[in-house]
Amino acid sequence: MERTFLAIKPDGVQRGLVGEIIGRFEAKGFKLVGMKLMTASRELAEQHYGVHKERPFFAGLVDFITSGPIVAMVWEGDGVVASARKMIGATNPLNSEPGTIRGDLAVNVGRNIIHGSDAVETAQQEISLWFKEEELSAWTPSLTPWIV
Ligand code: 3AN
Repeated sequence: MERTFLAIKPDGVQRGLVGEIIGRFEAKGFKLVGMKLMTASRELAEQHYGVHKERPFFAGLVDFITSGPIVAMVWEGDGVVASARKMIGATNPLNSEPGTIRGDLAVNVGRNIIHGSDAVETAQQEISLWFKEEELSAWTPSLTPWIV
């Protein structure tokens, strides 16, 4: 089953948007298989954003992403990588469609509240960068009624 790596960035956590963001992926029908609140080290952030290391915004991006706790998550489901990207919206929130997370909740490209892997292969790399195998739960929704 396809998996993606999503991270609610420090601005999303500080603005109290964790529940709102997680709720969108649950409501869509994707399955949460890993989640932790953590403050990323510079080393981890630099590896994660390695493709951007020559870009002028790289240092500021690493400063920002390591500035406070983020919610690192792994979500599972059919087509979850591309679908999560659609739900997140364009990188610059001013270009993100209303109805997307960034389109509804963000304004600034440097404070765009959530990261989502851009391809299946990138997702696999990011999941193994951020999570140990034993931190992921391959659970099946129970068919047993919760109230008996
Ligand atoms: P996305 O997060 O939509 O995949 P990327 O991978 O192009 O976008 O960029 C990674 C992160 O770098 C973005 N989420 C954003 O926080 C930051 N970023 C991208 N472009 C800029 C920019 N022009 N100025 C400041 N930060 C940027």
